[in-house]
Amino acid sequence: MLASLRACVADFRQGPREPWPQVAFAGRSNVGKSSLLNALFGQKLAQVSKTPGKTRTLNYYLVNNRCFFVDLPGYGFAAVAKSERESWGRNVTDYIVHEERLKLVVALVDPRVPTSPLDQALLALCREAARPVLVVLTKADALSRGALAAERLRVQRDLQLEDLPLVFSAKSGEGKRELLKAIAERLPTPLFG
Ligand SMILES: Nc1nc2c(ncn2[C@@H]2O[C@H](COP(=O)(O)OP(=O)(O)OP(=O)(O)O)[C@@H](O)[C@H]2O)c(=O)[nH]1
Ligand SMILES: [Mg+2]
Repeated sequence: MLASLRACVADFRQGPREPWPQVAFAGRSNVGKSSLLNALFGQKLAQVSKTPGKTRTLNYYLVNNRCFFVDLPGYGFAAVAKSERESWGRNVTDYIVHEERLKLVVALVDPRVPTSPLDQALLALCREAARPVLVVLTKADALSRGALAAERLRVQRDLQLEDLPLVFSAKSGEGKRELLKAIAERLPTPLFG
C-alpha cells in the first residue's frame, strides 16, 4: 500500500483539497490508532507513544493516490488542560458532522476495558451524522482466544452493533487483511488496483 503523510491540521477546513474519499480512525487515546495505521501502511509513518495524547491534530495520509486515511486525536485523555480537551472534541465532532468526503469512521475499541461512555458518544455522533461505522477491537494479541471471543460479544451488545466487531493486532498483524477488505467494500471507488 502506497501511503504518505499529507497534512496535520486542527480544523478540517484546512485539510487537503483533493476530492478523494476519507476514512477516519477514531477512538480513545492510547487505543492504538496510530499503531493500526502503521500496520496497514507497512511502515512507521504515524507517531506511536506509550503516553496517551500523542496525536493532537487530524493527520491525513494519502493512500494509493485515491483515498485519505485520517488519524484523529484520541479522546478521554484526562491529563491535558480542559480547554485543550474541549477544542479537540469540537474539532473532531466538527469533522465527523461536516466533512462531506468522510465515507467511513473506523471506531477503535480496547477489548480489555469496560465500554466507555465516550465510545457510546462517538457511535451516537456517527449515527446522527449518518456516517457508516466499522468497529474494531485493537490489541487482540493481549487477550486469550476465549477472552477475546467473549469481549467481542460484549462490545457488540454494549454498542448495539449489527455485526461482531472486527479484531486487530498491530503487533501480530492479525486482522489486517479483513480490515482492509472491510474498508475497501465501504468506499465508493476501489481502494486497490
Ligand atoms: N500489545 C499491543 N500493544 C499495542 C498495539 N497497538 C498499540 N499498542 C500500544 O498502545 C500504545 C498506544 O499506541 P498508539 O498507536 O500511539 O495509540 P493512539 O490511539 O494513536 O494514541 P493517541 O495518539 O494518544 O490518541 C503504545 O504503547 C503501543 O505500543 C497492539 O496491537 N498490541
Ligand atoms: Mg496516535
